[in-house]
Amino acid sequence: MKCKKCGQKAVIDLRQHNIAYCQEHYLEWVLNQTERVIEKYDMFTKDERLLVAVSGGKDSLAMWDVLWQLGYNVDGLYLDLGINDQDPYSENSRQFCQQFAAARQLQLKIIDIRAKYGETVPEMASRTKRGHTKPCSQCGLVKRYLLNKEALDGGYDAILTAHNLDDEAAFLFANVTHWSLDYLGRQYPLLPATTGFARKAKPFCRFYERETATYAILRGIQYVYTECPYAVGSKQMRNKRYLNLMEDEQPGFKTQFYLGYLRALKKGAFPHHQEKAEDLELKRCTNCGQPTRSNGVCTFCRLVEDA
Ligand code: Q46
Ligand code: ZN
Ligand code: ZN
Repeated sequence: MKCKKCGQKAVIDLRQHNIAYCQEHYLEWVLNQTERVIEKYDMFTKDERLLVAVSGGKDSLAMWDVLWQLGYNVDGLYLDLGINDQDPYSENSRQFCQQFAAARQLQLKIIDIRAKYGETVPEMASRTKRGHTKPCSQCGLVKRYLLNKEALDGGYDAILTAHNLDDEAAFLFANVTHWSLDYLGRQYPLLPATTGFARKAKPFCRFYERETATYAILRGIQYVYTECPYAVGSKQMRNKRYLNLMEDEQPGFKTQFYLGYLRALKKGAFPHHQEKAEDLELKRCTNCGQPTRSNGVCTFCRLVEDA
């Protein structure tokens, strides 16, 4: 396997593109591809202030590294969810984020959920029992709410998350199998700001997981290797396995699946999200002022209020 550009020994074979690269040209390719995606979807510019959600994993730290190298003005936000019951997952993740930011002199804001709201996310979940055995629904709510709040309060132009193609394809697969029209209406790589909601972008949505992992390793980025213990056995992981089987037989399957959906979305499929955004503008949480679908207090305020 030889590098397409220089003919030296390749370190990665991009089967879906039928090309291979050496280390130097692979790193260059990742930067170029990211820049292309940012431009293609008109995500953000170098004059804007950006906030990247970092988890300590390979995708978010690799993305922060890429954006930093490309000259974007990007700060990090780490939400310490307090998931340390089976192994010190949140503790380790936080340290990787801190080391990463310190080595590059980047700004990292940390929100310790227990220190701020009196309980960790698993504790909130077991109190409310809404999450059944796993705290994922409460965790998702807390992450969505706080990311948005921090972006708005901090005056950022956009929030960036490091969802990769494997994540997006698995989420899309779940939404298609359940015909979740609301979600299908808004899985675009860029969601513009609406009243009370910051702009959201996913600059890594076209990279396979193995590509971001290879980038992180080649750049010597130290990241947390373990998944969140609650991700083990999740539907998302199962859907990723199914899609990997398809990808093995048909290289490029995930890209086709995801890009086909984006084309359909652009042509006006699933127009439901628009209606929802307008509905939301009418109601406000009486406690925090953020838009909400509920009457009175929003679901986040209700979750943390009793803590
Ligand atoms: S939702 Fe669930 Fe994740 Fe939260 S509790 Fe862990 S697995 S981190 S993406
Ligand atoms: Zn090369
Ligand atoms: Zn509220």
